[in-house]
Amino acid sequence: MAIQTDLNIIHCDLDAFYAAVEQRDNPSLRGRPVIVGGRPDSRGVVATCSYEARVYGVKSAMPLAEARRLCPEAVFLPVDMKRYGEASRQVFEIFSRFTPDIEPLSIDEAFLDVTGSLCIFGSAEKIAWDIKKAVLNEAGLIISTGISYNKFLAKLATDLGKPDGMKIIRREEATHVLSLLPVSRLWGVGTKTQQILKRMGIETIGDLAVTPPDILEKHLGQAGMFFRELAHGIDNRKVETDREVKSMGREITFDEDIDDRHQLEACLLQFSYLLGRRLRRTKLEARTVTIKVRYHDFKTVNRSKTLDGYTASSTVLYETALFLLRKLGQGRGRIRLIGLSVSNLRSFEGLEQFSLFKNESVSRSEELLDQINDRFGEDTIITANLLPYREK
Ligand code: TTP
Ligand code: CA
Repeated sequence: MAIQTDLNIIHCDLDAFYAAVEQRDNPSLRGRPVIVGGRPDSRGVVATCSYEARVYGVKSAMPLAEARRLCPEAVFLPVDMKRYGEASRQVFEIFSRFTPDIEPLSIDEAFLDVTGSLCIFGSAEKIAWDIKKAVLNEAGLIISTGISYNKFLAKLATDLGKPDGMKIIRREEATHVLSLLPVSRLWGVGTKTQQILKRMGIETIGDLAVTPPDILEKHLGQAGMFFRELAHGIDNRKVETDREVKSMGREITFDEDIDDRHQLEACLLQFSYLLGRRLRRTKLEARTVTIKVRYHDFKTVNRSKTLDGYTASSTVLYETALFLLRKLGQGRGRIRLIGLSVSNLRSFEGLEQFSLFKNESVSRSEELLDQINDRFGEDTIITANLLPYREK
């Protein structure tokens, strides 16, 4: 069966997150109304509550005292961010097995762009099921997922399917699904916009979709055009991946200042090997190589070279580092510290990010080296002239 590449955005959101962690860790709380936020006689508000408590009308941000009035039999618990943070990290790690293109929205919610992963994992639907399974088995939590061809509809799919949802909104059904929903379901439509629209006789997304654009613009300005597009199922915003790693580097301070060229070159070789390997492992490649040299008098010099193309090859890193070291010449004599770093990073593009060893920026011998070291432990094979400098 052909893969539906059109459905490439998955929105994921844990159900009743903080309360679910509490119920997971204390079985006696399962099936009961649980309210997280603090003691009911305190002046705080509800952070969240289990679905059992929602039946009583308890909601996030409601004063705890009011929550107690609505549901006196509920169990009230304080917020324990340490455990929620751990669970969140575990769940985001599961996401990262399926795609590097993740846009976190909050502690328990993210968009995943799975365009590059479809041919590996089959379909967005399969990925969503696999995520749900892994989150339940490994983190003991229930996650709702929504799938569609853009962010707005993927998130809407999650919200409509909750709890334990796995809803898909396909292109051909988008306008129909949207038409009967209230305008408040549109991204960015708050109470003020709702009031303006209500005065115009617009209550559903379907009403908005058929309102002439000039009328919407007159009452809502540019935002009117944006809402109209959403009402037609159009949302061109990209999944914004926040790549934290901007550079990576290694350096060494010698016990005694040195001027032995071979020793300096050997250090650069070792750093090139380690950085190349880290790039390949994290599916990144670099375009700028920098060496750093600190002389005996603490004067520090950096020299950089930006390559014509990106690389994840240790050999290319080493050749560039050698070139930079030679360019530096004799400098100021004895050296106290030498370092190598790579920056200007990007991920291996498209499908290559998953078939690491087909990337042209890595040589065949390095592929083999990686495979052997992956299999038999770090540094099973190491370039011969590195042996004296092998990291302990
Ligand atoms: P949400 O995803 O909004 O809520 P939820 O996960 O509890 O429930 P569901 O998604 O199934 O509707 O928020 C995630 C967590 O963030 C929530 O468990 C607690 C915290 N939170 C607050 O502390 N204060 C708030 O006002 C909200 C909305 C959430
Ligand atoms: Ca949630």
